[in-house]
Amino acid sequence: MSDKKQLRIGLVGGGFMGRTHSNAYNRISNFFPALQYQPVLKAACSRNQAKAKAFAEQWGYESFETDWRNLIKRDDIDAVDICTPNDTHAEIAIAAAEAGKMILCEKPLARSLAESQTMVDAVEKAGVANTVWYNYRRIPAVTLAKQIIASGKLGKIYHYRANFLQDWTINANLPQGGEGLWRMDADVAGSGVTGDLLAHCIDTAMWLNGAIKDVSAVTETFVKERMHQLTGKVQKVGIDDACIFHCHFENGSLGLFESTRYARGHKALYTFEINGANGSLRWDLHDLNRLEFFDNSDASIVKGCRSIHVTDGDQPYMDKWWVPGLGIGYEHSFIHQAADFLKSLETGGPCSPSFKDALQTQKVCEAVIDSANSRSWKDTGVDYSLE
Ligand code: SOE
Repeated sequence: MSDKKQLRIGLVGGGFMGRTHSNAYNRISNFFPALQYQPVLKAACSRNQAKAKAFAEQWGYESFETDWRNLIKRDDIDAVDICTPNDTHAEIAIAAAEAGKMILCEKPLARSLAESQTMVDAVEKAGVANTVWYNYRRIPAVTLAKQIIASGKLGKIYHYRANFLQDWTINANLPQGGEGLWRMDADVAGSGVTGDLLAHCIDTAMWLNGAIKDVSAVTETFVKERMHQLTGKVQKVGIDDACIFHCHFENGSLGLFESTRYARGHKALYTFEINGANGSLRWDLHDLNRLEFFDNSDASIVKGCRSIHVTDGDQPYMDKWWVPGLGIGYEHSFIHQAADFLKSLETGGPCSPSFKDALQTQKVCEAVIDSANSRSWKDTGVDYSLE
C-alpha cells in the first residue's frame, strides 16, 4: 500500500482529450515517483452508458457515470477534469468549484471572455486549485525556450511569430456540429481556429514574451453553409476557418500569428519563432524534441543556427525519461502538466496556466474576433505576469 496522498480524479468526456489526460494520469507514478500525490482514477463520465463503461475499463477508472452532476456530488472525487466540448466547460467548472472540487479544464477555458470570467470568479470564490491544459508549454524544448528567454540571452525582443496550420476541413460536404465535429459549430466551440488553435499560440506567446497589448486581425470562413449533423439542415457556418493577426506586445515587440484549417498538407503544424537583439529561437511541433537557437555571441567562424536536441537529463523534464538522445512525444506534454499540477498541490502554489492566466488568452482571442469583425485595432486589456 502506497503512503502517497491520493488525488481522486473524476474525468468528464471520453474523446481525444479524455484519452490524453487519462494516459497522463496512468503514467505519473512510474515516471514521477518522487511526487507526494498520486492520481487515482475514480470515475469517468460520458453521456452514453456503453461508451462511459468502455472508456472507464480501457483507461483503468474504478467506476463510471453518465451525468457529470452525479460525478460532482461524489465524496470520493477530489478533482474534476473537464474534457468536454467548450459549451459545457463553464457549467461544469462552476458546479465543481461550488462543490469544492479542484478543476483541470481542457483549453480553451470557454467559448467567450464573459463565460471564462464566470469560471475564474467561481474558482477564486471557492479557493480551489485549478489549471487549464495548454499542454504545449510542457514540451521540453518549449520549456527550454522559456528558460533561455528568461536568462536574457536573446536580449531585447523585436519579433514573435507563430503558425498553427491544419487541413482537415477542406471539404464543402463536411457537416458541422455533433460528435467529432463540434469544433465546426460556433454555438458549441465559440469560435473556429481562433479559440481552438491560435489560443495555443497566444498562450505560449504570452508565457514566453509577455502580454499582448493590442491586435489587428482578419478572419475568413471559406465555406459559408454546411449541413448541421444534429438538425439535418443546411445552416450558416459561424466559425472562422482561418485567422491572421498582428499585434504589439507590452515589451515593445511585434507579433504575427496565422492559423487555418485550409493549409493543404498540414495536419497539425505549430511553429513559433522569436527574434531578439542577441539571438533567435525557433520551434516546430513536427520536430518537437528540437529547439533551434542562434546565438550572436558565438565566435564568427562558427556562428550559425544550432539545433538543440532537447533530450538530456539536465534539460526540462528529461531526467524523468530515457537516456540522452532518445526523444519523447506529444503525449508527454500532458504527463508533464499532470505532474506539475500534483507538484503544485505539494507546494501550495498555482499550476500555470491557471484559470486566471487562461482568461488572459481569452481576452486576446476575443479582441482578435472583435478586430476582424470591426476591421479595426482592438486593445486586449490583458493583465499578464510571466511565471
Ligand atoms: C484540433 O484539431 C486540435 O485537436 C485542437 O483541438 C488541439 O487543441 C490541438 O492541440 C491539436 O488540434
